[in-house]
Amino acid sequence: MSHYRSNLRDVEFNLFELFKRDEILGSGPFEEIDLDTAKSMLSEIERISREDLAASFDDSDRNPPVYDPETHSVTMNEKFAESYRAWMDAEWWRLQTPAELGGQVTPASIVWSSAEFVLGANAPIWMFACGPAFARIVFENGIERDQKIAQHMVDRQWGATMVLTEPDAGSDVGAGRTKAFPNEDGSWNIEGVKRFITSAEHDMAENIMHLVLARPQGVEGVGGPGTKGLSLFLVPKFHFDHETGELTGERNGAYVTNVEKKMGIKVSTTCEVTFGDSSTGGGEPARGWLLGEVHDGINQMFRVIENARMMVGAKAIATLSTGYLNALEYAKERVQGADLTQASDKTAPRVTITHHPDVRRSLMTQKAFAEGLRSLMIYAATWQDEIMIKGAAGEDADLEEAVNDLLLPIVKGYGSERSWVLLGTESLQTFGGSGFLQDYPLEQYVRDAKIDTLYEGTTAIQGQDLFFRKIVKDKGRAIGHLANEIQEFAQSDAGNGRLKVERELLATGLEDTQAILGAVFQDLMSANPAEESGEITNIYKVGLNTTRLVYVLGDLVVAWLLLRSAEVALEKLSGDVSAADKAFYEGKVAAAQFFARNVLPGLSAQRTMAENVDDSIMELDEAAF
Ligand code: ST9
Ligand code: FAD
Repeated sequence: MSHYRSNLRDVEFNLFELFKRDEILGSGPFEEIDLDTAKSMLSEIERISREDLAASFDDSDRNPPVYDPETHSVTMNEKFAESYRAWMDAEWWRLQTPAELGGQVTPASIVWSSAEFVLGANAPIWMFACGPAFARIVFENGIERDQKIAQHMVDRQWGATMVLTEPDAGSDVGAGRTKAFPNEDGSWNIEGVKRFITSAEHDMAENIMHLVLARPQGVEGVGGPGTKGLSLFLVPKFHFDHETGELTGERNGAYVTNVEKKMGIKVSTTCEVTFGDSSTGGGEPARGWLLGEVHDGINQMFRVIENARMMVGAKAIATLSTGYLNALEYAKERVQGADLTQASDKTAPRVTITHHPDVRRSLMTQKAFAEGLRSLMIYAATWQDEIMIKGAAGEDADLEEAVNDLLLPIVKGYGSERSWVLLGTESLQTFGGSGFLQDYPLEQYVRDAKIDTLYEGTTAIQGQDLFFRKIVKDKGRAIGHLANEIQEFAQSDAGNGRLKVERELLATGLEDTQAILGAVFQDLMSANPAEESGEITNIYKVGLNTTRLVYVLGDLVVAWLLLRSAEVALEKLSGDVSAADKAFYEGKVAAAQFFARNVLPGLSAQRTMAENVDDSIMELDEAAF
């Protein structure tokens, strides 16, 4: 039986009851997709994920890909390759592919909702299958030559990679030393060693296109220090006829020289890639082509990174959701101990663990976070829908872009941190000692989800991105918009009296968040040496609070979205509903109330800590640590 427990009902609730995505279907860029089509897409992707993709989840963990250093090649787990083939043959990846390349224009909210199923069932499949999505970047940034390449990437289902990291350039991408030398024929020779490159080698596609950041040499005005000196090159594993896409049979000098052994997502190959080393492989140069013939690498790569950060957040959230649903199922069956009201009666009947208050606390914590994080992810995607709609109409989408940008580090940073921790402290814990065994998927979930706080920018990087770029550089526009929306809701009569206490808690949470932001701003200002009494070291106080901001904003936005869900649920409950829907809507209300009462008060404590941030640890001698 599949390890994967999906929640199609809640996905549809978010899409069509909370965020009213039915209203954008059938018109504008989404003319070809009506509500029925969208629902059938979701249910088919849910099915294929639960059945075909999940089928190789544990086997590919126990029998990970095998790397042969002699041939620099990888043999994939066979069952995994079957799951991968099922996904590629079903062609749902066309939902992320541009129409010009044979894709189906689909609202981002539907794409990310369906991604949740794939990512929850077997996330590495999504990553290996990203070639056609990468083709969008090549197509949209490319000249005619690149656009043809993009078409081959789609038609021939090539794999693709994003190649930034080097041994000495992780968070600090700008420290990268990989170089690019121009050739007479317009191509470039790439030289350097990249590290930790996902999907850089496997045997499931005829070719792999590496999107490589490298520093051009010998060309005036480009290739300077830092990220701005990096350009983006298309570097294939095998050379091909650029007109037809046929492989020429010639190997390019881009070789995988190691595959890492990891804690989790073992089937996802994490590779060291050596470019243009004469002692590697056949000693061929690693030839590449400058994307779009413009030196704008970091900017072009950030289009990929934005998508990948959303993907990582969605992966984490999907894993928490299946972790919770597995835990719930177990808790309903596991009999242990007596009801607390009869604890002193040793003959009292034994009950399922769902009867114990602490287990209920744990289950409701998991439910509230899993469902709240799902709302957060889909909410961010609704802004991406608006960007698509406005883009198609030729309208300016500045605000939509800014709000989406603001939400990305929260989806990625907060989504991954909360999910990974809760999977261990709550979902696995619900199983007792059994959770520690490979008989259940929880131990693998915990191992597989840890990576989400690390790659695509660690949580520390998300915190800095959130504050310095998405709030300060944006001049508070997007955060101001969001704060107004939350304020309006808190002051409304949503819930018809039933959510009064929770709306008050939300208002206090918003006030606390604004105070924290105010304190961090003040520290930023006081770090400006141009200001009278400005002291540059005050910037450390900012740095001590940026990760906190990821959590605080995450808690606030999730609380708001859960309460909005509760409002919708209460409205439904006031009419006629089926027994299943009654339970579902009551669950929505309970989760929102639980989250508001148990999480939001924590923001006041965070405020106290942020306002009194103590930077003495920055003066402490390293030896004292
Ligand atoms: C990785 C992969 O970890 C893990 C999973 C792989 C799975 C692969 C498959 C899935 C991918 C699917 C993708 C399909 C593609 C489909 C796409 C469809 C659309 N937003 O602040 P500055 C830019 S990979 C946008 O000075 P520093 C911007 O151009 C490795 N742009 O930075 C800016 O210029 P300006 C991941 C941004 O101090 C310029 O950068 N590694 C943003 O030079 C310079 O900005 C990481 O994530 C942004 N948020 O460098 C590295 N931020 O300001 C983490 C910057 O003029 N480290 N730009 O606009 C960082 O992010 C650092 O903060 C840094 C700092 C490198 C940006
Ligand atoms: P470091 O940058 O050395 O960070 C170490 C610690 O210091 C972290 O806790 C970090 O938060 C902290 N830190 C660093 N700088 C700062 C700062 N300025 N302020 C505050 N704290 C800081 N990369 C690719 O290019 N392509 C891929 O496909 C890819 N896939 C990956 C797959 C896996 C399984 C892994 C493990 C990594 C992958 N990466 C990939 C690399 C990944 O993006 C980096 O590991 C990540 O960005 C962190 O870099 P690092 O490991 O060098 O850590």
